[in-house]
Amino acid sequence: MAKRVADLLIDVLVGAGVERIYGVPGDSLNGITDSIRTRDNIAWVGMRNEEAGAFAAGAQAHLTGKLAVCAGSCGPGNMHLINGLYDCQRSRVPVLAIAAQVPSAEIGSGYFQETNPVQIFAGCSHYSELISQADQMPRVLEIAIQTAISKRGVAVIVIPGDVALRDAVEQKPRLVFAEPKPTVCPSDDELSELAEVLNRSKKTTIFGGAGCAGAHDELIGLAGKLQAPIVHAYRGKEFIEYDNPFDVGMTGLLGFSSGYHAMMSCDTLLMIGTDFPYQQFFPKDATVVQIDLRGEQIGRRSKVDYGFVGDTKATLRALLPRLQQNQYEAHLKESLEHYRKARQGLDKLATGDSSEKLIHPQYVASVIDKLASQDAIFTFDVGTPVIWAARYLRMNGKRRLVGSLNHGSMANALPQAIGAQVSHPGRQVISMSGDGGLSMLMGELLTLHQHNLPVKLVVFKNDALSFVELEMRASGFLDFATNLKNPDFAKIAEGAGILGLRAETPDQVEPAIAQALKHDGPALVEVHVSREELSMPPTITYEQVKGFGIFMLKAVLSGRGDEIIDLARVNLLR
Ligand SMILES: Cc1cc2nc3c(=O)[nH]c(=O)nc-3n(C[C@H](O)[C@H](O)[C@H](O)COP(=O)(O)OP(=O)(O)OC[C@H]3O[C@@H](n4cnc5c(N)ncnc54)[C@H](O)[C@@H]3O)c2cc1C
Ligand SMILES: Cc1ncc(C[n+]2csc(CCOP(=O)(O)OP(=O)(O)O)c2C)c(N)n1
Repeated sequence: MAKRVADLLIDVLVGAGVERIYGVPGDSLNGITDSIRTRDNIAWVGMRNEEAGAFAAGAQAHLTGKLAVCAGSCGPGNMHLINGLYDCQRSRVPVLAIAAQVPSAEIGSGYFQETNPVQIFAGCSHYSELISQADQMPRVLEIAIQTAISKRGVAVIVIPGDVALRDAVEQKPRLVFAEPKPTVCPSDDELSELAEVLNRSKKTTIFGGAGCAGAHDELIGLAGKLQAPIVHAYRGKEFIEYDNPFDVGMTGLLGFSSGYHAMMSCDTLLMIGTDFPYQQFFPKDATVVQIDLRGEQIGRRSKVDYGFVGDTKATLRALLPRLQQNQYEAHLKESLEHYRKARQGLDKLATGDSSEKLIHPQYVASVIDKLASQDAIFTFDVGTPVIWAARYLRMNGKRRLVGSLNHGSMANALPQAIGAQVSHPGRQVISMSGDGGLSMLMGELLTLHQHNLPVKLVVFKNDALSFVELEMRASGFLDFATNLKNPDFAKIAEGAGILGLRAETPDQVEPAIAQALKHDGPALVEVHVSREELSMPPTITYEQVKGFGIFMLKAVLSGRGDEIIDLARVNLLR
């Protein structure tokens, strides 16, 4: 049989190292799924919602650093991809999306299920193109792949079902070469200038992010020379926090007071590989130096006095021999002492006292941390699980973290856990799910069952969209529209063919999580956590305090005294 365009498409993907495609099939994808059916070197991972497929592909790409692929059928099928693809694009992970299109002869007629995917996906991709002729394959697909890999983000090919079924014109992939890995480093003169600025400063603080991945030794060497505390942005946590005697925690609303103060009290702030988005957490008077692989990132978040384009590892390697040993230790010592106290304070909140009825979510997170394997992969929902993961999961260089941190979408944890587990079959994968987050894409529990993926879900059941409640209170609103009337998630899990467990008191937490982790298959633990756990920002501004005051006043006025007592019991008295 003659080779079809769809067959050539799959040849190109296999040649590029793609082992699977996440998606939901449909008429317009038939040529492509049929071509996969006949192969043993590429798999179709059926999902229940294409959005989850895009999140799963993104998690795989984050964990492997390699291209991952998802697909959706024409119209509604591929529109479901969009939120997950925004997440991939914002996280800068290489993902190719195949968006099938209505029959080519119908395009422009308002045909059944017709949309304009090229336009729809333009906002969440570096490349979005229609393949309307057989002889565009493989070139357009190869451009898409090259773009996703080299720009680190999303590329989309839109292909009508009939075009995929046409005879291929070309017979094989055109691009057969290893992925280029250039060394990007500032020039000699720039390195001298950078060294001079840093040698001049006594109180330097390093602020590192995800761009420090793979440069742990260099970063520690740098901090030693500069006697500089290291603060990290959230996406840098997994690469920076471990084996790090200079670690003073994270900054930001969910951060540690020590991270905040180390940045605010320095003379020189050295930003390396971070795109931390919140401007108000940057010092106003310090000299700011920024190193980033992408020139366009420099100065996005803070004023910058010296900007350098370079890869962290290559730049620090070239820089280190030019640095003198800073003899001034007080800044580092003070920052470390502050961190020790902040850490102690947070650890005190993570108690599972059996005389108390409430289960503190901090305790649940610390139990997960304690029981998880040394190379576990953690995913965590946007909502309060983001806070507990940041504060209580300890990294060690082997453990990995996947969240929706730049896009900030709910319901990310379960589908990302699917991508993590499919691509890392031997690893323990733990999803810290919100009750709101889980219910948003709950159909994916069926994906766990269908593919027998041994993901462990810990559901923080607080019967609320709790993070939003916090935000409302902090800004002086009365909470509204945040109640959740929840089902019994353990029973739902059982109904889906998954082990379902429950912890309703503090003493049940550890045994339930331990049982789930030991279970040879997917498991869900529903933990009834207290709803009113305050996650105070590192420094509380007058405006924020005022906000809390207004909340209480309004709550009393509206006759909700009980709630204030709850709030007081859990937060103020702890
Ligand atoms: C509800 C919620 C609350 C949050 N609160 C906080 C908070 O309190 N604190 C916090 O820190 N985060 C918080 N976040 C996360 C925050 O939104 C950002 O996602 C995070 O701060 C970004 O981390 P990053 O700078 O490490 O990563 P990114 O934003 O991914 O930035 C990485 C940077 O590194 C550069 N880079 C990549 N590779 C290299 C290389 N090889 N060499 C040099 N540079 C490179 C990139 O160009 C980019 O500029 C929160 C998120 C959510 C959802
Ligand atoms: C798709 C999406 N919808 C809405 C929001 C706004 N939002 C952020 S956190 C949150 C609540 C999350 O609730 P849940 O998963 O129950 O976690 P909790 O905060 O209660 O622990 C909402 C609604 C969002 N970030 N993403």
